[in-house]
Amino acid sequence: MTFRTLIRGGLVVTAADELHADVLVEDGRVAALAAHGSAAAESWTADRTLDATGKYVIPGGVDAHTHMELPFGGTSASDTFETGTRAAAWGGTTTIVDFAVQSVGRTLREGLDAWYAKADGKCAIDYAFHMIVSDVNEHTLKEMDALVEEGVSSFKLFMAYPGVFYSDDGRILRAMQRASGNGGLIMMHAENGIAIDVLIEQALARGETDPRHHGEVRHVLLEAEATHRAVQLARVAGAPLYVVHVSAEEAVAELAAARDKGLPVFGETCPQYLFLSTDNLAEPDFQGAKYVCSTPLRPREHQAALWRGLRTNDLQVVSTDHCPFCFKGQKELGRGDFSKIPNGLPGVENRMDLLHQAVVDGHISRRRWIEIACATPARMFGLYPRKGTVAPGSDADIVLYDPHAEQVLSAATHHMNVDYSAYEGKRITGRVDTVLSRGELVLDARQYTGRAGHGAFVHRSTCQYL
Ligand code: DUC
Ligand code: ZN
Ligand code: ZN
Ligand code: ZN
Repeated sequence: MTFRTLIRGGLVVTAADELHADVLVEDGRVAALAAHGSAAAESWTADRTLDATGKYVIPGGVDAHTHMELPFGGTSASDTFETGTRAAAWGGTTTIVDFAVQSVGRTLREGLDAWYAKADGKCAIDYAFHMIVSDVNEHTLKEMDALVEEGVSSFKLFMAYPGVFYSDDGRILRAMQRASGNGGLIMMHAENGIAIDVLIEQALARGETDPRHHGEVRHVLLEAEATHRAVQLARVAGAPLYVVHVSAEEAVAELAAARDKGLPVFGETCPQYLFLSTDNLAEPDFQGAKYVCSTPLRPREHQAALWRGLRTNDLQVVSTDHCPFCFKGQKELGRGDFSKIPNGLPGVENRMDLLHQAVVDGHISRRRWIEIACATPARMFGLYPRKGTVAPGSDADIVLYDPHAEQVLSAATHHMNVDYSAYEGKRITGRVDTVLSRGELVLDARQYTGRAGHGAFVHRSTCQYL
């Protein structure tokens, strides 16, 4: 028996179009769209009708950068796949791409299997994986080919964190060469970690132990330098490159210069770089620890370059890098030594709203909102058009978004498993009202109806953005 859901009277917004249309969902997929009031739309019957009058009907968000349960700095990110995907759904995100981790001395297979096990049966929404490659060797390089076949078609390398995730230039080049042959996309954490470690040591020796020094030692120019180097290595290898969590104007300039040459170089930024700054890192009483992530928050002046990059398409994607640690007991590990503060911010629940606020504030258009948050991440990581749009044949991952509702972001009301909000007290115009994941109601007019285990692993093709 086919189950039909009819979404009536809303403004359908995709990266390409805005239309007053009704959407017919059959089982888990979009069956058809037709102009609201048209004979076709009026002829549809359904088992369930959702009234979207006054609301946007948008594709569910695709957050291509999350770290549920990531082990880091002797502790572990506080959202599990269960709590993190539930929070994502509350915030209008219906697909995450999380990072499986290869530990040094282990295989990619072992790392990936551990992440399948963590997520299996837990997720409220669909999920996919990238692979963090921490140990590039002959075996790992061969494994990369198999992972692309398995639908894990992107690999994150780190120019930072020596001794943990770090790869030197030779290993990076080898991995890029492999990716250029197998269609994998290399994602780069572009910060010169060797130089940063020298600055950390020197800062601590001077007694500079507060969170704000985290931002100083992770110097803007060491992000720009690493970005430049990553671009050149990718060019030599003949591989496309996706730079994650771009935070600095100088790094955007490197990407823009590469793209002006026609190189397949892409950049992602995150809400924290668009809305927060070193002012937050400098908050007194160790509160700045809440804002410690890498790349770090930058002086406010950098935000204009990020917004411009998003408008000019020198930056293509906004993901969260959701990597929450509670203030109590986790961030506090770094009292007296900023380098021991676990790196990461919560945000998976806030991204769609913050970017809608950016529409309200005039930074980006409504369609660009959907492009950077849904369509492009789906295309970049081989999920399109199954995810990232509302079109016949697409998964019915659909959000009814109320653009006029007012809300205040707060840890008291969010659903992430973390004891603070990075955006405490921030007013947002707009709010998620209803969420469908493959045609099933996950959020029904602000009532949570999802369940752990509904979310399924999604096999990704290779990058569709080239
Ligand atoms: N940056 C973070 O802030 N957290 C996890 C890993 C990373 O690169
Ligand atoms: Zn990173
Ligand atoms: Zn990350
Ligand atoms: Zn289900």
